[in-house]
Amino acid sequence: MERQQLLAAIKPRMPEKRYIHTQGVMHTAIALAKRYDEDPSKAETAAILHDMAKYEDVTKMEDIIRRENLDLSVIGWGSELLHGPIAAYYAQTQFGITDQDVLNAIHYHTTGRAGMSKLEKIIFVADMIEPSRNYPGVERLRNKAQKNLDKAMSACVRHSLRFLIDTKQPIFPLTLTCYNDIMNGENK
Ligand code: DGI
Ligand code: FE
Ligand code: FE
Repeated sequence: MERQQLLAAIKPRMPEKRYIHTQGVMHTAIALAKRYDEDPSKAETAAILHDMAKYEDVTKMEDIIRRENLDLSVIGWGSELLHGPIAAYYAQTQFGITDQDVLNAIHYHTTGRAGMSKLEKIIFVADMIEPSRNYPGVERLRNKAQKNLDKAMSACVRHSLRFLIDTKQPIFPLTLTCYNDIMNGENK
């Protein structure tokens, strides 16, 4: 599917602010793909579709997880943790995406995971640094993303974890698995 077709399909599923975020992730992910020798068209597709389930009904998403025998670990974690896996499911079933790397980049964009591909890291980092993000520290992450994708990924995961701890939120096991994988790699 072409960019304009994909954008038109996801636009009605979200408020204007999220649509602007999505376009920001798209442009940022394409730039990172070019910078780090990844396929820009895969980055574009994954970016456009990554948050399409963000505003879906939680009960509906949990029903899909059970019905389709998807990973049950996200049940009970709310739309924050459900929207990645469900967006990947929709990408496959509604948009006919078959590229497993694109599907994984969508699926794991919130938590990360161990052994992430280059495309998965690009989407994860682009999601955090796209131009409409404006939290304290984002400029430092943007600078890192220009220099080294793995170091940017590491900094983004550590930033997210600090945020979750500071705001007293529970940490999803896969988020910790992602962090541990990166730290084991860096300390070798
Ligand atoms: O969908 P976005 O807002 O663009 O970004 P996202 O999908 O990376 O994150 C969505 C939300 O999920 C964000 O508010 C932080 C939260 N989150 C990420 N990892 C975890 C988490 N929340 C909990 N409780 N536990 C996690 O491990
Ligand atoms: Fe998201
Ligand atoms: Fe996002």
